[in-house]
Amino acid sequence: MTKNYNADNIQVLEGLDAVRKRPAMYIGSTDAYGLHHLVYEIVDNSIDEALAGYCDNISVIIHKDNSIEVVDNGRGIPVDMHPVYKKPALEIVLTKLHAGGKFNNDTYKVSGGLHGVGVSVVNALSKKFNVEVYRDNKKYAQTYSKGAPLAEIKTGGDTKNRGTKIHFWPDDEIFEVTEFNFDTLAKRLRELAFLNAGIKITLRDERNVKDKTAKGTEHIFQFKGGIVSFVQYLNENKTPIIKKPLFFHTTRDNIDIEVALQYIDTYNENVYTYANNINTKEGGTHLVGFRSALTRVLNDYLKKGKYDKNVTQLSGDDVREGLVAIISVKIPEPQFEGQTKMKLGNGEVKGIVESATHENLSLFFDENPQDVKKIIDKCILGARARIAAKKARDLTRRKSALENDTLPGKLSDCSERDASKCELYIVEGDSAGGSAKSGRDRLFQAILPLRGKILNVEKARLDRILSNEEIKNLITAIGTGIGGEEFDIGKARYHKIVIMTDADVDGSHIRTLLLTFFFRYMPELIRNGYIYIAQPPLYSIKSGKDLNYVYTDDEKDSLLKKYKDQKVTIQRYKGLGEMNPEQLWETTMDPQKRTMLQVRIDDDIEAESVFSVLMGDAVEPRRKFIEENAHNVQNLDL
Ligand code: 0RA
Repeated sequence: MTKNYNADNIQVLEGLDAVRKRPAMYIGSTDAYGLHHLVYEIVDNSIDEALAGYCDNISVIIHKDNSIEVVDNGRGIPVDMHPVYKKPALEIVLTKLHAGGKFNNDTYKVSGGLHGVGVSVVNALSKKFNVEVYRDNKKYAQTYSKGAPLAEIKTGGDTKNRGTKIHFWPDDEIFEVTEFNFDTLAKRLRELAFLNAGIKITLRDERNVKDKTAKGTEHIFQFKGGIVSFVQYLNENKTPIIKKPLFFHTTRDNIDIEVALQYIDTYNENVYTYANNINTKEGGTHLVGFRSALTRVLNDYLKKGKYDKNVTQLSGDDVREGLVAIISVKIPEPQFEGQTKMKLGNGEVKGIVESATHENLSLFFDENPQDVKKIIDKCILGARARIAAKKARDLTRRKSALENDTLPGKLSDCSERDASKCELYIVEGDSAGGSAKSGRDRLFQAILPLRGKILNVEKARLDRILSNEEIKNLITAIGTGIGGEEFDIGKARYHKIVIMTDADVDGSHIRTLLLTFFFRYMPELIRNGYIYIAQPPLYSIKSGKDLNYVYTDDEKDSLLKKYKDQKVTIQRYKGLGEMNPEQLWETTMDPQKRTMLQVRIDDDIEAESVFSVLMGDAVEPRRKFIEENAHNVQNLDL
């Protein structure tokens, strides 16, 4: 079923003026996110060529001047004349929005995904855009600026190559930043190489190359194992309970399904889902189908085998403990829904993924009885813990009912009842708690002091976590409940939850413990932007009547330069307790003056890895991580 693509196939929809007027409508934003999206937009087109079976080599170069070159060995953008427009197809593809012979649904496409707007958008937002096409043994070249061609297509000499080369310079009148980040591009290209087994994607950075003969930094991403390699990459520092990830790949009703999964010896679930290479962070029908099949298959085997008589049924949560999986579907017309358009909506996908998963897992389990046993034994541990946790939770609930639903005694609540105006300060230690309590504005600020360190949730199951006094207080104070279905963001009693710890090693440890807890058990609080980190000053510097609070060492140094030759008194605050209530209010809690860091998760895979490395069992990766990151703990991004 090969089709010849030429100008006839290309539908033309819209001009480019709109793109330059409202760029964010097309690429999400004009900050670093939008800037990097330009690269993905081009690469997605190359990947489409690969999915159609015509391309296996893509190379991305960041040039010295922060321009980007993408070269692929696909079919090359068609160059023949369009019968209606009387223009070459290449020009139409590059100047009309959504032009591309890609609306016929014959092939899966990646372009057309999240922002999926086509190469023309990149052209429109570039101050310069050079394209070269190698097709039918000829070279073709054209140059554009801000979406408009500067000259006709030049037909050059002969070539044996086939493909497309695009070199573009993002327009600094449009973008707030024009500097590309190597790691950001590397992450996405690595992901694409995992998701499209075998394709070779090279990323080269030519900035900071002094010697002309030197090649710069280069990474080659190519994984023959595809998503199996992806799962192994995710589990690099973990302990799997079955040797090799389980894998299947099948096509049904024109839907391509790939699943790789493995179990590791911890309690979290780590599943990433994709539709047409786009990370569907909100899940969707493919995830629902997969989960339902996994639960069903494992329950089938539980009933068939000889296991704990007291565990008659595994819940979805039980079978997801320690599960690491990649689910990747490719479908002709993906529908993206949800708040952030990252949820797959196509209804037909659920049943198809469910039956494919059920069949393939059953097959594998029949052939590998030792592996099933290990998995089910682990699920049973999960089930027992769940039953114990339920008892603990019921007990807490019953107890709180008896106690008239009282909040923890240590909580000094605020009087405001509108949660969107309320703030909860989680404070290290009773003495700092005392200062915060006297210094706060009691109308809208609540204080919860924690005694010492909370439990490391990375190494404990829900039942133990729920029996920990400090954590119980935290959960009751926040009001949302905890864990999967019990959690309800609508019940949050505060929309700002501020972690306020000392500026020392203990303080940063407590902060990490709390962040791990929120990340694992209440991630919605982070995703909704409810979690903050207070920024207390490091020093006060006094000279005469001038009193300054400074928050960094650099700030201190520059201030001391200013006061050179004058008498200054420097006080270093090691703990919050060293500040009196007024100082604490003025420097750290007063909304008019304070600065706080809002906690965000930019990269799920990175965050998952940081928390498991920092808080998990393996010592060597942790030592390495701390060594490599010691110099920039200030901006330890999650
Ligand atoms: C329009 C039509 C076709 C290919 C392409 C565009 C194409 C675009 C880019 C961008 C970078 N590399 C590319 N390779 C091909 C013909 C095939 C089709 O429309 O499905």
